[in-house]
Amino acid sequence: MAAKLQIGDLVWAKMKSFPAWPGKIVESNPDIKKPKNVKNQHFIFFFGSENFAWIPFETVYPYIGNKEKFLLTTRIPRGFKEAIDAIEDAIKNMPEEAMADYQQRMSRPDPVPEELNNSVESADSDSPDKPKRKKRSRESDRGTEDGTPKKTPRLKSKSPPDSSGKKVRPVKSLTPSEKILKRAKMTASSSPSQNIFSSFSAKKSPGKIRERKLPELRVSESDLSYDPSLGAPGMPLSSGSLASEAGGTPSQVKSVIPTPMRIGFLGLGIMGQGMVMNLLRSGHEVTVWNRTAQKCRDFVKAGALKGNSPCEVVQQCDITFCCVADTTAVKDIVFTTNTGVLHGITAGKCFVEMSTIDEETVQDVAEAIQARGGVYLEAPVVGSRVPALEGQLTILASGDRKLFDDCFSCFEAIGKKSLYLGSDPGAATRMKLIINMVMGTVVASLAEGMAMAEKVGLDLEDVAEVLSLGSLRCPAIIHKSQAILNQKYDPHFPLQHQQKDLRLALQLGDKVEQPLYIAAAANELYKKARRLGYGESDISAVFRAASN
Ligand code: NA7
Repeated sequence: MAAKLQIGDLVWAKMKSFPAWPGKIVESNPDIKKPKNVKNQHFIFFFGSENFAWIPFETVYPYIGNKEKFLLTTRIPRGFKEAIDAIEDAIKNMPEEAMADYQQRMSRPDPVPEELNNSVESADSDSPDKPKRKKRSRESDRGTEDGTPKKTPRLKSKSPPDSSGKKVRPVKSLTPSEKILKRAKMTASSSPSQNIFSSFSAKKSPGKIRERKLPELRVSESDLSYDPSLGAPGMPLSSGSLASEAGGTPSQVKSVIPTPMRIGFLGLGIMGQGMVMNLLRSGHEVTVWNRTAQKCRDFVKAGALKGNSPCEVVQQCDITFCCVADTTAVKDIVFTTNTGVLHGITAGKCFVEMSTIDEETVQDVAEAIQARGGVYLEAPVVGSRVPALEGQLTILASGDRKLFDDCFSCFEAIGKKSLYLGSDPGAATRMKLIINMVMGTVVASLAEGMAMAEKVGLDLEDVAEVLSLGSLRCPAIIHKSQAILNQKYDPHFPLQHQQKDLRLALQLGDKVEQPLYIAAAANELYKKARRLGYGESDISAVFRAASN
């Protein structure tokens, strides 16, 4: 992309150890020493700091189209806001012809490598118990012989406090560049950083092909703890990247022919919300129920029907999905007298259990449903908040084959891949527990490594960088190390669910006498993190237990 940029273009230019900064490609200044490989570098004027520097092509991005990726919303360095204002002014004052040419060339922004994302720079903690870290003292403090924007990117300032002393995010209005981008791209896709209802149109009738644009692959600050198991928004779409398998480029579309069957959905937690959104978007008729009824409200506005109990949903629908917290929740929903799922099951009613629970409960539920003439499939999913929102889950299914086939359009809408693992209810659960056991141990090990690094005086930013350079460069390590670095633990995969899955995996190991030394140790760390109050935080908060 940077190669097609030219003099006069407005850009984000990223110097090592600095956040990407608004700039403009300008004619080189003879006073500033040229680097050796000048052919592959742009000479950049930095807004705000008004300095100049040679910046390699690969770290120069068009300004329009990449603002979401690089705009800092917290811990904004001094001068950054002024730089944004200056570049937005420059856009306003751009002659129409120049803008049209620029738009044409820039309307297809390249994905930005994760390590270049600006959120990487926001390493300070908001949490009171966060240990103070020494600041990086390398490139960022260098002089300006080569014209670096020395005054600006290293400086950190707090977000303005509101009257209660809490930090507030600045209210975002549409800037000129955003308006232009909107016009230029005309994308209707949603993204995890947007309100999940923002791209809903009125309820669609089933039976027609729905074309769905996949959301842009990108990382916003809130996605730093993105579930690593399923690819990463913003990761370069290089070969082997899980992201490329997951979603491809923003211009790709997913075609789903929604089943005319009536779909029920029980449970609007983190996972249920994303899945229901994608079912609705792809034109399915969905009836929802959630224990806390108010969570249904927005979905009803978006076209869903509302059931008053699990039983009522089952009675009104052909296939009912259930995705709730744990075994207790599933038992409550299925077996509660008069209002439970079982009460609504008659011959031919279909029930799909998506929660991650123990195998015994899976068997109990399956038998109870089948005993009433119902049809059972278990379909736990791999992935968390963002893949659920993006329709990029992996569905692991076992049980009734015909029901699996009947779920085709639903699985298409919510996932990138669905696997049928056999008729035995329990097979999918076993697979899911093993996958999550591996995930839990990997993240626990990362947490321990970073906790130790801190104790032996290493800079965690350096640790994260080194991890991202070697064979450990994978979405799990990259995203969770960034979450730890930035102390951002918003739940993408709640820690308490990870601990539950480890506990269930250990029980499964007991049954088959499989030693699970590492998983057992990791489980202890997650238990400690729960005791410290991080149960509802993201799994990356296991770092707090490791460093405590
Ligand atoms: P969340 O976001 O913790 O949401 C949990 C959901 O389960 C939410 O809808 C809860 O309803 C519901 N819940 C919890 N307990 C009960 C009981 N006793 N009865 C009925 N409903 C209940 O979980 P996720 O969406 O991240 O994960 C769901 C599953 O997928 C889980 O097994 C993961 O391991 C994988 P509420 O809104 O609190 O009333």
